[in-house]
Amino acid sequence: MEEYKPEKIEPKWQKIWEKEKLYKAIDFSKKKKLYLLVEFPYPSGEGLHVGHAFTFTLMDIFARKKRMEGKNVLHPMGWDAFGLPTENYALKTGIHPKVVTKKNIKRFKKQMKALALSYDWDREINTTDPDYYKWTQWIFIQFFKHGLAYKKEMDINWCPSCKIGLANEEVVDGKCERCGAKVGKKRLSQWLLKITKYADRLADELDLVDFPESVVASQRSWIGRSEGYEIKFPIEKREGFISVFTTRIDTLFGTSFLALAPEHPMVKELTKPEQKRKVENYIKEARRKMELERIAETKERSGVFTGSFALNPINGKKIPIFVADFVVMSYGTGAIMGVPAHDKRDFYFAKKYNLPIIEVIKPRKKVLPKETSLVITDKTKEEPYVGEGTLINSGRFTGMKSEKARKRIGEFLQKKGLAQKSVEYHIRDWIFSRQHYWGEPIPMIYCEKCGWQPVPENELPIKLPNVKKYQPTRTGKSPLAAIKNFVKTKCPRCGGPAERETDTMPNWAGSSWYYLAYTFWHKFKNQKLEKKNVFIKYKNLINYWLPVDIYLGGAEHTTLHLLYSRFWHKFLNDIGVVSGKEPYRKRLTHGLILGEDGQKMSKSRGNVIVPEEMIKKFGADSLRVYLAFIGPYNGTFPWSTAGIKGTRKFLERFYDWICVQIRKNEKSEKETKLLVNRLIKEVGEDIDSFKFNTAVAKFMKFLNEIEGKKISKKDLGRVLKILAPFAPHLTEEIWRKHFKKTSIHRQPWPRYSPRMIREKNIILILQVNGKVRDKIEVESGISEKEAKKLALSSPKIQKWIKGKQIKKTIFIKDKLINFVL
Ligand code: ANZ
Ligand code: ZN
Repeated sequence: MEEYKPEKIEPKWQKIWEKEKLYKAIDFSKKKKLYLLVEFPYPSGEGLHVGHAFTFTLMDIFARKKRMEGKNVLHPMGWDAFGLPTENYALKTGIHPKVVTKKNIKRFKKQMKALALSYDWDREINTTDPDYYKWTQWIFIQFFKHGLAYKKEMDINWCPSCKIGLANEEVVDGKCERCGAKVGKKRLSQWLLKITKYADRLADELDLVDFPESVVASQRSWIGRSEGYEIKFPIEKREGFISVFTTRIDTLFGTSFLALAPEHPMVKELTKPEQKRKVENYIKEARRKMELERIAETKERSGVFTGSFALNPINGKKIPIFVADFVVMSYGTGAIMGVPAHDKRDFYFAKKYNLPIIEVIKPRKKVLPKETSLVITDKTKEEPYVGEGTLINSGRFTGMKSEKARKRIGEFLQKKGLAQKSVEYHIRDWIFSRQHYWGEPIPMIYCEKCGWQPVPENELPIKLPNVKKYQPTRTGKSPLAAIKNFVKTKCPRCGGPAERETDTMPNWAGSSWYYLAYTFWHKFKNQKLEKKNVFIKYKNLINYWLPVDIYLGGAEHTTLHLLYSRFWHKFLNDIGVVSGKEPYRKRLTHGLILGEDGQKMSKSRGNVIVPEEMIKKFGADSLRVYLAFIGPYNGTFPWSTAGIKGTRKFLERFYDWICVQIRKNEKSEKETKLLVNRLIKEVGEDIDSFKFNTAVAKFMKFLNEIEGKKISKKDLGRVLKILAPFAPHLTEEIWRKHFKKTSIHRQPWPRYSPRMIREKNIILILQVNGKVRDKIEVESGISEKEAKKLALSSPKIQKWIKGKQIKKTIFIKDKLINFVL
């Protein structure tokens, strides 16, 4: 008897499949298109991680089934290859990042092929390929031409260890997302992209897509749209106002101080001579702290009195003006009204500086105290009430509910010109400059006379020059700044001497449009010198394939990559490059695989599982089936070597069973037909709903139940086909030997007979006028006529319809019958 030898059959079939171009996506095919995307990996030196193997395998199973169902599947792969690890490796070894990247990609690709991932490799992209980043640069120029890329001198988050500027998104708890070092500030001139201009659409158009709720929520919260008022507070004994932004104008009567950000332009003029030294020292200290640390909701609050007072526009009350570092300049107006009784930060601040805590909102459910005119300065209270409620101590607005009060107070002040509606966003413009080598050069030129000019499009790409040192300079400039003949150039406008930008783009650039590149890259590659604009030339291809139908990716990319690529897409839609508003129709977030010890896999823990080794030991099919079986796609599970041994055993048993049965060449018995049809139905449905684990469990159960039963060759073929997406090699081996010469992966997905799998009896609900009056057990699949006959013979039903006329009968097969009288 044949023995199951994956080490023999797997490489053999992989070669044949490659020759047969089994996984080619067909442009403009009449079949229905299905664009299935998984996040492309960063080709690190470590090679393919088991986490990659997990998510890639799951989407691959799905893609294989959909091809068999007759869909025109686009399932591409590529490399997100710019990035710090490669640059750091180059720093250490002196090997050029280009060389390292090439080597890493080769290894990744080999490992992916060994796992039989069914990608259309003709469309492979690499973000570090000048042919690719030419178009990343082109898109940047379009941003610039449309006024959405601009340069600004600013304090940026600065990682002293990576020596790199970081976007707010890359700072986690005040630490660098990459290396964990504490982030500081540095003043640099930076390129920014105006993502804020798209904030509303990025939030609103989430309604157009099918994303997990948690992803929608985190995108919305990252954008952070806040509706409120800008209120003008007159300054005491002089001209002018201080404007504050508040979402809680209903708490206006509770204001007991104003606070300005240390960077606020009015700080100087408001500071009285006797307070000058204190204020100046305070500002110096604040500058040292980072913004993120400043706005965190910790109890430590500090500030300094300016010596000046403002007047509450609603009642003329005198209130002190402070400078406080928890107020940031980049949000709202850079000034706040402090309401200690109803805001946590203001509460701690008031306690520290002994300011009145005036309650103006009562929780709705509690009974109002009788004496509402009294100003309560209850400093013993430990927590402010931050919710909404009913106004107290608020003049003629007392007794109103928060929502109504906001409207009324707003209108009242608006009439006097002291307030206006205002919408604020937490999202900031995207800092797009990096002072690093291994990224796309920003294609801009600076001329003393003409200012910033984009590189003419026919000069793209601006290739990364070779350098000897990859080290970012201490001044914060990119290593490109040290290459004289890179920097020196001519102004594209006046022809005079000019300098090139030496900043490069952030990691997120190349991945912001890669899903577009996959749609035409196979064409593009065949033309050595692409002169025409690819987005014009291949517009039809882009429109044929987009949107991505399912995008599977990690939770860590739900705010950044997803938001950025949606932003680019909307911009490209505005300038006519793409026709849809959203790039991804459906997003799924995958889970993680932990080490066998239940901890995150890491080299230092020594718990890393290498897919390549598992393939060597157990075979790719065993690994694939195991990864499908390990648990729901969005869960987190520890690796189990016993588990993969188990799936290997299962495949061996399956192989033996099927080989024996083929030789027997019997007829299927009735019970077999039931089992096979049910398996086809259930496995199909499970794959469709991404329940790969339960699908595998059903195969295992099936194998137990079928043991000893007669089965025809035809039914064996059907079972083989539905196992093919999971175990492509094993099934192909048997298929081509005993069934057909064309690949099993080109066969149509088998149909099942619903008649065969009918559960024998079901409970039919009997209703009269929509009310349940009885339940009876009937054979499943009975017709309306039969059901009616049975129902009418029920004494309970007879009781309800006696003497009345049945106007209508509603019948839902195998569920209910309802008589409308
Ligand atoms: C008075 C007030 C009373 C506030 C109250 C809240 C509760 P979101 O929802 O995040 O938009 N704020 C405004 N500008 C600020 C700045 N530059 N730095 C720090 N804080 C600022 O938050 C809006 C609230 O954040 C505003 O409403 C303001 O405090 C504060 F019971 O005004 B509020
Ligand atoms: Zn010029």
